[in-house]
Amino acid sequence: MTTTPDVTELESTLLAEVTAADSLEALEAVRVSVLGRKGRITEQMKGLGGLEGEARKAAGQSLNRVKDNVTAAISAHQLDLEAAALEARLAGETTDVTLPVRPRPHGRIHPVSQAMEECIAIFGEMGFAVAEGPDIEDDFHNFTALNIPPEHPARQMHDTFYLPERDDGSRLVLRTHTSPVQIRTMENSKPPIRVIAPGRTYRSDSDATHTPMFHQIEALVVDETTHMGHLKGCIIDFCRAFFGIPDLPVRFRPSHFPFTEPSMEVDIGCSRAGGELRIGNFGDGADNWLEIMGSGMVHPKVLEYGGIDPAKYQGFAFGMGIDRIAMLKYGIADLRTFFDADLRWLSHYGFAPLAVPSMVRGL
Ligand code: 2NM
Repeated sequence: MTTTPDVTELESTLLAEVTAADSLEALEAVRVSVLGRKGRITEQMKGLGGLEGEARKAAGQSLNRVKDNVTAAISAHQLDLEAAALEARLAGETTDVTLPVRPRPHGRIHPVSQAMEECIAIFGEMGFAVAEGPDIEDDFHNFTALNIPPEHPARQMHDTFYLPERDDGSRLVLRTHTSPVQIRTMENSKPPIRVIAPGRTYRSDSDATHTPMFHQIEALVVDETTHMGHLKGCIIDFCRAFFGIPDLPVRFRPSHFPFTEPSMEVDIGCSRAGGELRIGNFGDGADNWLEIMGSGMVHPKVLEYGGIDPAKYQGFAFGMGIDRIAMLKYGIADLRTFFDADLRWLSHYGFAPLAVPSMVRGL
């Protein structure tokens, strides 16, 4: 017959072991040695089989109480050890929030992109939509539909980049202006039309004032009663908004383009006093002028090519080089530096991303 275990002594021994465990690993070892399959309480439980009746019941109850108390002590001590471990980890991982931030390089907006966004914002406010088209165009959209027939000198003047001949003998081109986008807009929509076409254009020309790839923005308005007054008002408003000069003198000079009739070149007033070019009205009668764009009433044949009835509708159009107006506005002397991809140049002439109107600043 097995003797009744001295549970009081067992309990105080086990509780002392639990308290002495100074790490989670040590505590786990104690738990296994007490409650595991071969643990001391487990072994005592097995021993109950040798007792009879009331003795077995009483011993079982005391053992269960010891088991509950030790289990509770292990859980409580485990929480203490875990809290201490977390404290130690946090103490070792403190962050000095007073340290200066590490410099992080960030990009700048290229002046061409900046000027393009400003143009789009100004025309957008006037009610223009942005239209886009392919950089690689067919002869019809780049030339024929713009009233530039084969053998027309403008085809040579444009210094066109031609792609290799196709099976049918035709050759695609890199668009020499964004006007083909206007033709595609006329083909695909009905008046009233109010679009601008900003984008890359290509001509085989390279010197101090020409790069083989450059940027244009063109505008097209077509409606039943569109007239020269609309053209002039629109262009004058745009020039004054873009250069930020409310009394900027704007002059229209007769010119010639195959796609408009009549055609005008547009000049803005400037001063060249002291050899420095400054845009604006300097009270000297504005005898200094700077050409910045071409314009005109869309030629009836161009409307017809675009699928619009010239007997019912008329329109105006104008176009300008974005690179050139960006140079003028931001005082950049050499066009070619635009495309050198020199990061030092860009960090000087580029714009901070938040310098453009944005939702971030609440418009
Ligand atoms: C210019 C000057 C004058 C122009 C004409 C057209 C179209 F497709 F509607 F006929 N788009 N752009 C135009 C007119 C462009 O750039 C110097």
